[in-house]
Amino acid sequence: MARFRLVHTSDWHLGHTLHGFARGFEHSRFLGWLEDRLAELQADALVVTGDIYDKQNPPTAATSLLYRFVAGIKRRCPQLDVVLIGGNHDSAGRLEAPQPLLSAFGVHVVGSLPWRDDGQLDTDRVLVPLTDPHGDIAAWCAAVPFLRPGDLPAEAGDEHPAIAGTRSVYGRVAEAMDARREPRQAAVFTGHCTVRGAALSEMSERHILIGGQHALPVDAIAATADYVALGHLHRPQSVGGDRAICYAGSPIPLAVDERSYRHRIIVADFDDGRLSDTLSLDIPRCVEFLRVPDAGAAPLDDVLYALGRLCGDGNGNPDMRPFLEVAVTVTEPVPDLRQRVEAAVAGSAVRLTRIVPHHAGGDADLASILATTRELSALDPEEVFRMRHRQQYDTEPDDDILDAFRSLAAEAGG
Ligand SMILES: [Mn+2]
Repeated sequence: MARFRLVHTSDWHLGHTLHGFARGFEHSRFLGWLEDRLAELQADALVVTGDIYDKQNPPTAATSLLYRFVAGIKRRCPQLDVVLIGGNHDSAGRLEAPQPLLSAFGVHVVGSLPWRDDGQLDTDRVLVPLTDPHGDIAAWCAAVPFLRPGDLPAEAGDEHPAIAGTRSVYGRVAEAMDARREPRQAAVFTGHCTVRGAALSEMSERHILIGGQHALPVDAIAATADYVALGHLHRPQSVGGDRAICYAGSPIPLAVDERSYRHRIIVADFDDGRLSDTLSLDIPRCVEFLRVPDAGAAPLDDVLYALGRLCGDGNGNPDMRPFLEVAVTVTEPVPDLRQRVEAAVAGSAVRLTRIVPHHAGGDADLASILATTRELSALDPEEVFRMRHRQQYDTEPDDDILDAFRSLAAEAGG
């Protein structure tokens, strides 16, 4: 049997904007690069594991990026099978709407778990045959998208209902796959979920899980798979060091804490239905992501000095100007913080995404501190103002600020 080669990528988030800056240029560069790799690698299948779009209602620029990519690869790799699944960011209906057209190009889309009218899982829609260069079926892809709570059958037992329900869905799909899979055909499963033991990134993903209770044990999603293609986590990784269970990760950093990732695609080779090799290819980054300081926060003067020495350069291309996040330790009110930072970077070709103030006194909620110590009626407004200032900046308000507060308080009838 001929070798079979699958390329796995994920979490494109087409249509993403970073604090107002569109990412279309980076996505377009990535998709062009991917098209070249698919042709060069003579890939037989491409699997994209969810969050194709960043939003339920993606901008037209994002949908045209996807369609242009599909048209481009079908010209160069007419035999390529493409599987797209829906992620939690995707609208299943929007993703599946062009399915009748995309089918003609060998593109299979599963936006949401398909149920038949009789209440049974429509496994014909979920199971996608993938063919080798001779047109023979070399693998079956169980294209399981992001599972919403309504997709999960109630199962008896001690397991968390979300885990038991997921196990049940994958079990049904695996059963249907085993019924049609012949010897020496590989079993590939997809998922858009968090698997136990995987490393999350700080900003984009932490809020998805509360206490990790829905992180799934690996055996719940594909006990019989030769390769498990996962999406949802933006950090590329193999789960538990197993090269057969991989998050491909996102192709570009979607938040500042993802700037150190080495974004990649995964190339999985199969021989006689068994995974023989995996290889990852680093995706070139065309836009730098800077942070001042590199970690934590620094006093304003230090930050302004560092910003003055920045030499952002986009090769004259506005879409290639580096992104910049700034974090300032704030020890007193700085009403013109933004203007001062903007003035400091005015001479360099960077895109300022965000200024994060770190308050020297901590960011605790004053109300919760007061509530435990004082009666509300016993509080004097000026005293509360002083406490707030001390708490936020770790200093006493100076006379100018106190005068301003008193005249405001007088105006308010206090
Ligand atoms: Mn996701």
